[in-house]
Amino acid sequence: VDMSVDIGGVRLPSPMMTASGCAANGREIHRFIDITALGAFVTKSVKLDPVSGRGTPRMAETPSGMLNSIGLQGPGVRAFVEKDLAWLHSIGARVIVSIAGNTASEFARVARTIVRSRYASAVAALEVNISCPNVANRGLVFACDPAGAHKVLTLVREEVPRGLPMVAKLSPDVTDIVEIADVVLRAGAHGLTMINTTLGVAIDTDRLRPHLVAATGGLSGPAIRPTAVRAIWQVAGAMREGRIRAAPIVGVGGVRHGTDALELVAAGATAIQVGTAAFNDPSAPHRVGVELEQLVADRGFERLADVVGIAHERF
Ligand code: RRO
Repeated sequence: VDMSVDIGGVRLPSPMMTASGCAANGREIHRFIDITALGAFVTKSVKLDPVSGRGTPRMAETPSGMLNSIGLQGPGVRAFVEKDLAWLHSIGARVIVSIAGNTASEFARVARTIVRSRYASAVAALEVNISCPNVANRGLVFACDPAGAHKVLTLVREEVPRGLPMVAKLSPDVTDIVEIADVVLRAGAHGLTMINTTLGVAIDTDRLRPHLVAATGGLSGPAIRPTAVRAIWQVAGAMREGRIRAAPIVGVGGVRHGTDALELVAAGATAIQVGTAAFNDPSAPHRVGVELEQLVADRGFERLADVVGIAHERF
């Protein structure tokens, strides 16, 4: 089966990626799996300056999935480039760098630092994370604000050279995800990643207090898969009907098995990220790819691309 995918003109040999934040910057998971064999390794979102993140505990397991309020913890873009991107470049990984910022111009400065770095040849795309749920007062969730989302993508686009795709990561916690998709595509995004985590709270019934110091956190794992499939379905549907410009969708949300990935592909995803599942099973991003290829072959297809969005077809 031809499993290769095209994201904004960049050809990847496999549709499988890590999900941002779930495999840090690659060193730990690379002890278990060869991350150079993935379609791409997606980094933890990086900001301009170092961030210590939210207070701990900032991760909680619930019967419905994992809740996190990491708060964009990270070393800042300069240290990221010199330590993490340098290492990813040295092993020959295809990297999608996830970028974040407090303001649109901060996003742009992070993008500029990466694309002008001496390791830029390792970067296959930028994933513009406008949907982190763990920002103080929720005022900076650009993905929930069409004007803010447009400005971030417009300023980042001015920094990215021709041939380097820019993919916007969207939140499920919006009234109309098709509207946000439309806005970021108009601003020049080459693709969309759907979805980020959905905001939740879990209460410790012994202490009768929230599990997380921040109280709210982003829910991930199998519980949000129908939400991801819904978001992909709505946006892919709008693309198929010509209501918004067509662009590749990177599907993410509760994928543990090949059948889960196939569900997202049939709804309209071109590529697949595996996040929470990799905490228990570091081989999950690889394994799901092998399972997906078998399922596609079993159904008589020769190319994964022929299955993308197939569930929308009339029967
Ligand atoms: O760091 C985080 O708290 C975080 C981010 Br940036 C994000 O995009 N999604 C998430 O669930 N957590």
